[in-house]
Amino acid sequence: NLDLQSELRELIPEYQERVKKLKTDYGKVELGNITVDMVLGGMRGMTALLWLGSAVDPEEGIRFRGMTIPDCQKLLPGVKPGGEPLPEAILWLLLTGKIPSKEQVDSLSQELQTRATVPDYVFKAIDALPVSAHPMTQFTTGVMALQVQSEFQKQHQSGLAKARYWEPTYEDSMNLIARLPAVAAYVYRRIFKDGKIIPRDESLDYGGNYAHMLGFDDPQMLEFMRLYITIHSDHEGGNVSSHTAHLVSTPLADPYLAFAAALNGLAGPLHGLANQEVLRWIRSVVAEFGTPHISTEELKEYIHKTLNSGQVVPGYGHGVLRKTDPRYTCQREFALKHLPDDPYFQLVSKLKEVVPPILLQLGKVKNPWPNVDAHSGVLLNYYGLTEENYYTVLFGVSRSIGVGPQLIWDRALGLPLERPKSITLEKLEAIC
Ligand code: CMX
Repeated sequence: NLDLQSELRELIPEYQERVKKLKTDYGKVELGNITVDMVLGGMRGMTALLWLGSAVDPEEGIRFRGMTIPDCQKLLPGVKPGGEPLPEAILWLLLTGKIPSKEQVDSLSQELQTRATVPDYVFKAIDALPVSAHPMTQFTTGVMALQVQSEFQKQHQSGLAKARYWEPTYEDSMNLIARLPAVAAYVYRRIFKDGKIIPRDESLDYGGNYAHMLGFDDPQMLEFMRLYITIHSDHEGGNVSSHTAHLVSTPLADPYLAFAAALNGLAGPLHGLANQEVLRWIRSVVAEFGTPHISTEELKEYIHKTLNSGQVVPGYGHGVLRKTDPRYTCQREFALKHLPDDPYFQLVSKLKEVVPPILLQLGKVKNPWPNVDAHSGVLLNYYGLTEENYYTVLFGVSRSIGVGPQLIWDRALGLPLERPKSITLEKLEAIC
């Protein structure tokens, strides 16, 4: 099939059968015990969600439908053979579990282009906010305005049968993914440039077009954007943004509503906003010493200063990972290939040596290693995207490619309303 929806339609009955079998034959199989630590500790380690697209192993990191990042770089089609994977390819993989051919990816590129037109009132809704509003606030406002065109909401109101819920969810998810770059680029141009929209280039792919609409046309930046979107798309189901999208969609809130909620969680400094915080922190180090060439002793001193003032070192640590994030590693490899002499990249490399031992000394940090956000900023900065307050918007656009497919599967598999049980402090004490 060249058409993604036809491909999916063929897969759905098989997946429905698999889930039905699990429910009827294995419903009482235990996946682990729930402890007091889990309830008080943000549900860490509690396996409680079904998520099809990807899984994070504490030691190894992300696998997208079983594929590591190097596998994706090797096997997913790029613009040219050997190029970075196209975001359309990871979207196809996440939704179907199959590696797409170049023809399938090109056809999906076309499909997204035909869906990409953004109604004018979306830009007007953003214009109603002061230019000083945070880029994530402006972006999410745009997403809420896109919701006006929700097919799911419309069809549900006209009495859509449950078995067909996934169809308008597919429409909404694909339209959302297709329209986000134009909305996100508008936010960037409005806040940091002349406010004029750069029209999309029909000859470009999804990631290339997003870079182009932001105002960047360096082929290397376009390649970085493709890789960036691919590695930020999905990180299993329990992270704040993905989990939020799933949760909010379960009472049948449409994909726009669910995704706007996800973005609001992504905008938290311990989650997606960390990429902004990292570059801000790096700039503050450089400002303190007047140069990016900083000695190890000086760096140590600055890290201690950050920790002593009660702040975290942004870009380090993780809720699941216990090793260096492979999303960090692949960005490092990209930098080694294309910008080895950049002083900010060299500073980031030095931090990887200096930060972990200090965090380990604290005795409480479970993972002292760098995560995805420790690296992305210096690459974007190198290519001229220097406005760090914008970085989380890039993460947001990318996350739609992981969340969209899961929302479609949520409806295809008829997953129910999410409603875990809470407990009072008194009850918890009584049980203990
Ligand atoms: N700097 C300082 N202290 C840190 C730390 C860091 N980078 N990472 C963890 N800690 C501290 C925690 O604040 C916590 O302290 P308290 O017990 O005093 O509250 C303690 O170590 C234990 O935390 P943990 O179990 O190791 O980590 P969590 O699973 O609770 O939190 C995370 C994970 C990412 C929120 C945390 O490591 C952090 O704040 N990192 C910095 C922010 C960051 O980079 N976030 C981005 C994550 C990736 C993403 O979602 O984009």
